[in-house]
Amino acid sequence: MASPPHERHDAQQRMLGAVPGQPALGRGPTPGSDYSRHEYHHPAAGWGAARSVGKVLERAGEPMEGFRALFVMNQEDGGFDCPGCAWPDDPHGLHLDICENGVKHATWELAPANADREFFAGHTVAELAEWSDYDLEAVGRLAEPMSYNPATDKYEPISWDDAFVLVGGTLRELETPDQAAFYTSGRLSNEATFLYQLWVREFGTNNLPDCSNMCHEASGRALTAAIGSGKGTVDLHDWEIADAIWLMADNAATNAPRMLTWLAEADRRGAQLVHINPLIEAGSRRTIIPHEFAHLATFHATSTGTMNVQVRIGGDLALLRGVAKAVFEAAAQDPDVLDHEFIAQYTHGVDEYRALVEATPWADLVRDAGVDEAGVRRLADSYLATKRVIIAWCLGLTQHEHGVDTVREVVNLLLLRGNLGRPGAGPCPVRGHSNVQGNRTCGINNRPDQPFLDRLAEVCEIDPPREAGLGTVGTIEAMQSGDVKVFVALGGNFALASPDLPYTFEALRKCELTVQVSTKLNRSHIVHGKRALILPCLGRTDKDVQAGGVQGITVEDSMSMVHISYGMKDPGSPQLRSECAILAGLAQATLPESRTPWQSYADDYDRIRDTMAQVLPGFEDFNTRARGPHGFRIHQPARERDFRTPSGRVEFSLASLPDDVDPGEGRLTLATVRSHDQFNTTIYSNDDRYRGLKGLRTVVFMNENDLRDRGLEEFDLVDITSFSKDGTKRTVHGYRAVRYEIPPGCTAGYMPELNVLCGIADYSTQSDQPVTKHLVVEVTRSREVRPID
Ligand SMILES: Nc1nc2c(c(=O)[nH]1)N[C@H]1C(S)=C(S)[C@@H](COP(=O)(O)OP(=O)(O)OC[C@H]3O[C@@H](n4cnc5c(=O)[nH]c(N)nc54)[C@H](O)[C@@H]3O)O[C@H]1N2
Ligand SMILES: Nc1nc2c(c(=O)[nH]1)N[C@H]1C(S)=C(S)[C@@H](COP(=O)(O)OP(=O)(O)OC[C@H]3O[C@@H](n4cnc5c(=O)[nH]c(N)nc54)[C@H](O)[C@@H]3O)O[C@H]1N2
Ligand SMILES: [Mo]
Repeated sequence: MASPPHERHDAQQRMLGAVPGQPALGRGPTPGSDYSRHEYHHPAAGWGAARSVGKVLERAGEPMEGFRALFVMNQEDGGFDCPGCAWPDDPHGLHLDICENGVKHATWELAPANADREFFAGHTVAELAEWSDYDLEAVGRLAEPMSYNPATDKYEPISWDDAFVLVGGTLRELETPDQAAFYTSGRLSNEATFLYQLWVREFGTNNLPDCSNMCHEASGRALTAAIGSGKGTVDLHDWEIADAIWLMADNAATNAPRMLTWLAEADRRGAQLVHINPLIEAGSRRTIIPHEFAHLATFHATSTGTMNVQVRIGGDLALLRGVAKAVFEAAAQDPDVLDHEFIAQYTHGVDEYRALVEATPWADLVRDAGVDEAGVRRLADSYLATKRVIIAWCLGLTQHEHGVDTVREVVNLLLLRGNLGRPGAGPCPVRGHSNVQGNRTCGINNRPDQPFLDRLAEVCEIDPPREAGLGTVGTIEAMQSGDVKVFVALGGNFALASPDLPYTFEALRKCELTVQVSTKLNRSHIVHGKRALILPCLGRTDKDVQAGGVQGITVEDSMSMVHISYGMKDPGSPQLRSECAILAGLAQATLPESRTPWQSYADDYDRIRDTMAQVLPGFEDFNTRARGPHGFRIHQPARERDFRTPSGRVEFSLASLPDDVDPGEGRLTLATVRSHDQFNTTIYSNDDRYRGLKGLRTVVFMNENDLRDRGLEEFDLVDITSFSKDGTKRTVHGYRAVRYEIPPGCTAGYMPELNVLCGIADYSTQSDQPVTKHLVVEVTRSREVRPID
């Protein structure tokens, strides 16, 4: 429900934390005064999870659909792939492989199509701008194509054909195709992805920014440089037989809850589970295995952690190098500690790496890591005591200036003991969106490689542009400077997921045309160009029927498994179109001379897959293999120790230690994270159950000493000022300080609210990723708190 009008006054500004002296508003439901925090002592995924699922289903108003959805989600024989995270399905097919948050994401999509013409006729965009992001999405699914009318400040219905003509005509009028940018969020199917990039490249640009530019770009670049391919090398079978699993920088209980099953089972067989994180997250202690509902009744919890290492924010590279130093020291006593055969046969640069590690003093490593020498050595002892080690990681490693260097240090450490390309061992990036890895595989990349473009040119008979296009940050800058005039987004919520919100908002508003292909109303529809379209599409759960019959789409999970997914719900409005159908319409209107069989592709996705099979390595016989039980695994050469780097070997890297330990006098380092009740910019509630926080999102988690130094008590109102690389400052007013077990000097708070603090210049020079886990801030008591009317 939308909040009453009197509470919405200035809400837009207060959501940006831009009103001094007033509590900021989060992007969830309008907060009340009943916020609280307590220590969470229960296992992850227990009764709290069950209750939370119940509430979501109740609110969705379609409980039966919700329950039915559970039973077909992630099953091998039909059903749809969970639209939540990218954790792989259980290959044994034994479990009803679902989790609390997967249920939330699927149910969210099952909402009725209430964002229809009546709804839009009743509200100006200026009015909707005052609604919280929660309220915008709570309207329901989008029902029909809408076009913005500046005269009325309202979205009005437009036919699909007119919408296509508007986009096609506007694109063709541009001086160059590079004046348009085409964003992707990681929920797109492989088939839609492939059509999207084909349209964009046939049109003539590589301006394909995507959510990966803000997510795992650093992992892709690091792994490509080190092992010759941008993906991890392990699969779930490896998880089943590893002696040690290190989980770095990932809040698994919230963001990949099905992983808990695998952690718990690893614990049962005695594997070492190491959690490296400035926060001790819920999944690092105990869990009730998400699918074992019987355990709910008996409160049977399983351990999911043997060691927690509370690293400083940004201290991972130093920590890993400290472990490497201890390994080399041990090797001086016992040469067998190193896997000499592997190192000699498959790697390049070990002598230089050893020299660098030996030359780095313990004092520097300890200071940078924020973990004492004994702690680093304990971790090293564990590493030396285990034969098969997987190191998995997520955003706490990538969203830093040194993200690429840190991921390469993960590989360095694995190499020393041959933990790569053999069973039970290897690097394992934990991806975010359910198909973000597939999107990259199928061509969404603003820096495409030349062999891919060569095959695309040959098979699809187009002449794709060869020079790199704009990523996310580059696109925002180009919209600001007027170099990009048309912005198209296939999914996602670019306006809110991006850094420097006011600057990004301004950039979007300068565009001649913004086009959003979406399932639900969000901020990116409210912050729009001079002309704007909302094109509503089918989601993963919706039944997709085209001229050629019922269609399935494919997705690729974190471990390179590709499988087919079928929606099961009748679309909530007859006006919804599939992403493939929308893309075919847009492409035909943009490229009237095109010889690409757009309509034929949209009629039957088997035809898209047949073309993809010719363009994409590893996709041979795609149609047959995708339909097999559990689909197929894309060949990953590095898994077989076939390293496609220029030297043909895995490359050790020789990064210097980051020089970001000291943020400056009185300053702190801030990491932005997700709460348990959100999926990126979609907020389900103001609670963060596992962190014990209820009713509030506008918070900053601080160490007790840092609170005391500032004379702050829990829940005091504070202003947070960030210091950008380019010397500019940004402030959010009216947040609340929350005491938390986090290393001194480190703080955390929620995205997307705190995206205001990430300046446009605050991106990594290694990956172009916004450094949203490493903002330099000052926290001060809010001045002059006025009561709200
Ligand atoms: N329910 C739910 N599931 C999701 C999402 C969601 O929003 N909700 N989002 C999806 C997406 S797109 C993604 S990319 C993933 C994100 O999954 P995560 O990477 O788990 O997401 P974040 O909440 O950003 O949390 C990052 C973790 O890194 C830790 N961290 C922060 N800084 C550092 C550091 O310097 N070093 C170390 N070692 N750790 C650090 C934080 O304490 C936190 O535990 O989840 C996916 N799954
Ligand atoms: N400060 C900070 N900023 C961050 C991050 C962070 O950790 N800190 N994380 C970054 C990361 S990892 C990511 S991945 C990005 C996320 O950025 P995005 O992927 O752009 O954002 P989402 O919130 O996932 O997008 C939600 C919207 O997607 C649309 N949608 C949902 N399902 C579908 C579908 O099936 N098809 C279509 N066409 N649309 C659909 C709905 O309209 C919904 O409102 O945010 C990044 N921003
Ligand atoms: Mo992500």
